Amino acid sequence: MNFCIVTEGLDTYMKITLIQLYNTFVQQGQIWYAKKRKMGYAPTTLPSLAASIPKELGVEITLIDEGVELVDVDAIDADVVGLSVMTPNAFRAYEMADKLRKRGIITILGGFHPTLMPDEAREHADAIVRGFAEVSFPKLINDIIKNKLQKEYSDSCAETFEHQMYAPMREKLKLKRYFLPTTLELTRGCVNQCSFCSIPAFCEGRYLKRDIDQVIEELRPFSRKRITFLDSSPPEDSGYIKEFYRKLIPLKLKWYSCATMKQAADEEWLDLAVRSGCKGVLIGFESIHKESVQEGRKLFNQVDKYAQFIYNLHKKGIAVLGTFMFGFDHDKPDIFRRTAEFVDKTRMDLIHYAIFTPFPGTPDFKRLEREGRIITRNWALYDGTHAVYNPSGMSREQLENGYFWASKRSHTMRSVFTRTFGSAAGSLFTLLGNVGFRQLANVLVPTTFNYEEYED
Ligand code: B12
Ligand code: SF4
Repeated sequence: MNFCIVTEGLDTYMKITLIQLYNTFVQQGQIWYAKKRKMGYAPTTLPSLAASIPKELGVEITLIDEGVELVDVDAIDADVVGLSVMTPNAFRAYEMADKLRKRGIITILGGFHPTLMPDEAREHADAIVRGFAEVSFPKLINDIIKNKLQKEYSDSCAETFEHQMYAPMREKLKLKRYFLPTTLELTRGCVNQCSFCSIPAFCEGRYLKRDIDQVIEELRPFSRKRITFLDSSPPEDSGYIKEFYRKLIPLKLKWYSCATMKQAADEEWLDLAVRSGCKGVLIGFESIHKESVQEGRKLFNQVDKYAQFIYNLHKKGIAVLGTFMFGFDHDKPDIFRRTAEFVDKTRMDLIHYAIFTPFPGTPDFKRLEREGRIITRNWALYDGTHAVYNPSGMSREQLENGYFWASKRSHTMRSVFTRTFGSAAGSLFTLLGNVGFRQLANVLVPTTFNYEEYED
């Protein structure tokens, strides 16, 4: 492949477009974009990649987040395109990559899916990048300039985070399209090994923590603003996270992040979280059924302590976004109603359900494949709204319909008001969040689904 670099004086001039694909709204038509849709929070994937490109190369960078804008592949004017690919977007990414390459545009695929399924991704790319890319992406760009592009790049997970000293280039996103435009990472990876999760495989079981003072400096300009931490499990090292919270207090931020049931018994964690500005946590409860949680190897999730933990967080003004999956082998058809009732009873502020999905590279994918239960490798269906395997406690149809019902049921106005006004942490912010999640449920649940029929 010939790459044409325009040389202006000493500067090498190259145009790079980085794209984050997002299937959900595209599948449902384009009405959302026409309404100038907004997303909850800004992604850090593209801004982090952009920041890793050495400034001295004088590269012109464009970022496109499909969550808030349409991607017109034919209109892309770039020398190099990088596509960030999660499993549900893989086929669309391959299609786009094939088109772009036909036009002579160097096309790079990176992210979770190319990392975990490199053989198929390689077929559609000039190069793939596996794992984190703060070290390998600048190397790749330099290789393009030298006309020595390799077929595959990969960072060691640890190496990357040590080098990630620059703040994400957030200003390259359409920041007005996000309710929470300031997002960042404190840690990467996870110490746990939940059998359904892609992160341990992607990060090779590592858990990396950024230098606290460096993060505080990055946050200082955002003093008194709302911040979202995108880490999967930031409080895994309790000494580290408490030191971070202590240093965060003077910045007077309002922040949102993930927490786990491990924090349920840690009063010092709760106290410091509140004092440093915590306003909401996302907790992966996964199931209200003890056996299902154990099946997912999330052994620290003690189901009998969920309600008390939620109550304790609410009392301190911290809202809870609970996430649950349906379709574990131990789940029976009553799981949907029981979960929706639990959510209302505990006044969970925000709620997101998904159908259990065995993502490639996870222990669950391997197990279900061994058992001959994976029914499709159509990755577009691996989006948490389709049953892509044969569940054991119900039929696939029951699983999908039960998920649709629960998504609708927990976003009826009755449920939204019960939860928002009944929660000690309820606020206009969580009410608006519910409006967003209700709209999302309306997009995800097919219009052919008859809620009333299942309500009986
Ligand atoms: C924020 C987030 C989102 C956001 C924004 C997505 C985004 N990245 O822009 C939203 C809410 C939109 C989202 C949606 C979904 N998400 Co999500 N999300 C995350 C989360 C929590 C953080 C991602 C992040 O920003 N990380 C920080 C950045 C810097 O890291 P990164 O994205 O990995 O990018 C680095 C490398 O991967 C690499 N890289 C990535 N892309 C590219 C591209 C190129 C060209 C190159 C060179 C390198 C490269 O370089 C980057 C810098 O090092 C991750 C979990 C996690 N902690 O990683 C899940 C995660 C990525 N999501 C996941 C899933 C499953 C989903 C959903 C399907 C969930 C659902 N059921 O609805 C949807 C998919 C949307 C769709 N239908 O298309 C899975 C992906 C699994 C997989 N095999 O693909 C993850 C890993 C969660 C998990 N535990 O399983 N998600
Ligand atoms: S589900 Fe959460 S706790 Fe479990 S491995 Fe994934 S990131 Fe870690």
